[in-house]
Amino acid sequence: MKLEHNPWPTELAQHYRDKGYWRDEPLTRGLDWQRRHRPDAIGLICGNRQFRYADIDGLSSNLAARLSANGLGHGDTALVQLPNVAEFYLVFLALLKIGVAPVNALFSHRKLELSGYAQQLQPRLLIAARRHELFASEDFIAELTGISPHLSQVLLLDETAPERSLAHWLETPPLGAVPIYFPTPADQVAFFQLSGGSTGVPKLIPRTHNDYDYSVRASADICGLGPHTRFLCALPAPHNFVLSSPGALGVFHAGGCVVMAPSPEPQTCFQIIERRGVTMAALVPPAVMLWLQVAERTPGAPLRSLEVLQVGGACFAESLARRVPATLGCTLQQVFGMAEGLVNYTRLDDDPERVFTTQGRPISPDDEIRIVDDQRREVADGETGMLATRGPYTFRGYYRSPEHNARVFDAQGFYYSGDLVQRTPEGYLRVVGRVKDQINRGGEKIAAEEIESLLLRHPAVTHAALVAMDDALMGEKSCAFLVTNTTDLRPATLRRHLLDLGVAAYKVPDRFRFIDAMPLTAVGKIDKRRLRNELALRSAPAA
Ligand code: J2J
Repeated sequence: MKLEHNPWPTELAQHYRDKGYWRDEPLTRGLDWQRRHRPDAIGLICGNRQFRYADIDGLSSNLAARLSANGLGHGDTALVQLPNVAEFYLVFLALLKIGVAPVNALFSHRKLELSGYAQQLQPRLLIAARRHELFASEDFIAELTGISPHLSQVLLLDETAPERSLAHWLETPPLGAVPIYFPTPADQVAFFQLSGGSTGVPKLIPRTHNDYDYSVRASADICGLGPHTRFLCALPAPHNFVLSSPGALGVFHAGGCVVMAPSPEPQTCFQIIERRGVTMAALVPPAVMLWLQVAERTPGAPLRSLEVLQVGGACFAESLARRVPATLGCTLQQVFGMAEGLVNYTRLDDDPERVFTTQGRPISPDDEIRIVDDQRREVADGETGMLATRGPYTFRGYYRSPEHNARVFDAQGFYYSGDLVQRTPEGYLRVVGRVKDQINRGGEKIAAEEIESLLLRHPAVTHAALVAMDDALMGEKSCAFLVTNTTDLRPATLRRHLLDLGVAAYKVPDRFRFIDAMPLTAVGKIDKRRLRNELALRSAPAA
C-alpha cells in the first residue's frame, strides 16, 4: 500500500534522474555502505555509549525484524517522540528499513500536537519515552488509541516491561529469519517532516527517499564531511537542519560520527566538544549568542577541535555573525533552509564578507528560485520579494491538504515559502522578513492562527491576535493581543488555559495585552502591522 503524496511531474522526475540527483536508492543507503566497508568505525556517541556502524545497523535491524514479524510494513505509519538520544536514529533507520513512514515529533510537543499528527496519519505504531510527562502513565496512550484505532504496537524508552521496552526490542534479535530490508520504493514517502506552519492545524510534509537522500548527499559534499567529521547534534534531533543539512544523515553518509547533546546549553556542549573532539556543530542564533557570551568570559575555551559552526533557522544578526570566527575560533556557515525542501548554504571557501551578510545559495544547480512581488512578477536582483522555489528535493504538497496546497503552490509547482528575500547578483539569498503569519521564536516556529484559535476557546476571549515582538536573545517572542468580555482575566489564567488544552510550552505567548477593540484594515481584517508597530514603539528606548 502507498501513502499519498503529490509526485513531481514525469519530465522533471526524469530530469532529476538523468542528472544523477535521484538514484532510486533508499535513505538507509549510507548506513548500509558504512556497515559493509567500515563496520568498526564509531558512528554515534550518546553520553558514555558509543555505537560502531555495525552496532547501528545491527540494533536497527533487530527492531526492524521484530516489527516486521508483527506485521508492520509498507503503508503503515508511526508516531515517534524521543529526546536527543541515540535511539532516535536507531528507530528512524529501523522504520526506513521496513518501509514504515514515521513522523518524528519534537520532544517539546504535547497532547495537542501529538493528537494532531495521530489524527492525520492514523499510526499503527507509537514509539515514545516514559520520561515525557504524557507517557509517564497509560492515559494518553489510551487516548491516542481512541484517535488512531489501528494503533496496535507501543514501544517505550525507559520502560521495564520487555514486551514494551524499546531497549529490549533493539537489543534482542528475533527468533528465526524474518525478511527485512524492504524500504518503500525510492520515489515514495519515506517519512513525514514537520512544517513550521502558519495554519490552525500543523501540516505534514511527505519526503521521499530520492529527494531527501539527494539533499543529504549534496549537503555532505558542500560541507566537506568525511570520516574525520564529529558532528554535535544539540538542536532537537528531528529538526530538518540537524537531520539533513547535512546533519546526522549527512554524517552517516560520509562515515563520520554524530555526537548527541541534550540541548544547546553552552557549558554542557563545550564539555562534550572537548571530550569527543567535535569538529562541527549546528545552532540557532540565540544559542550562538549564549556560546559567544560564555566563550568571551572564559578565553581559551575548550573549542579547539571545532572547525565549522553552522547557524540557521532564524535571522542571524550580522553583528553576531562577525564575532563567530574570532571568538569561537571556527569557520561560520550560514544556513537558510526549510523542512519543505530548499536549503541554502554559504560555502566554506566563500569570502568572509559574503558569509557575514548572506544566508547562502541553494544546494542544487536545479533549485529554481523566483523572487516575486504581490502580483507574482519577478523582481530585480537586490530588491525584496517573496521566495518561490521548486527543485529536486522541494516537496510538491502537504499531506492531504488540497486547499492549503492551492494557496502555497502556483500552477508551475513553485512553493511559496512565505519568506521575504533578496538575491545578490551571484545568486546568494538574504532573508529580510516574511509574509507568513508565523512567529519565529529563536528558530522555533509558531503558527499565529493555531494559538489564536486556542485562545478563542476561552469563554471570556472575543478576539485574539498573536504577533511577533522583538527580543534581544530570541530574535522574536510572541505577544497575544486580546479583546475580552470581562475585566478580570489574567495572563496566568490564559497560560493555564493553553497548557490545559495541551499545547507545547514554547507556543504559549510570552506576553498578553488586553485592548478594547482590534484595529482593522480597510478590508476588515485584524491589522497586525499596527499591533506590531505598537509593540515596537513601546519597547523603543526613550529619545
Ligand atoms: C532567516 N530565516 C530562516 C535563516 C530558516 C536548515 C536550516 C534551517 C531549517 C529550518 C531547515 C533561516 N535566516 N538562516 O529546515 O534544513 C526560517 C524561514 C524558513 C523557515 C523554515 C534546514 N533559516 N529560516 O529552519 O522548517 O522562515 O527549517 O522558511 O523549521 O525558517 O523553518 P524550518
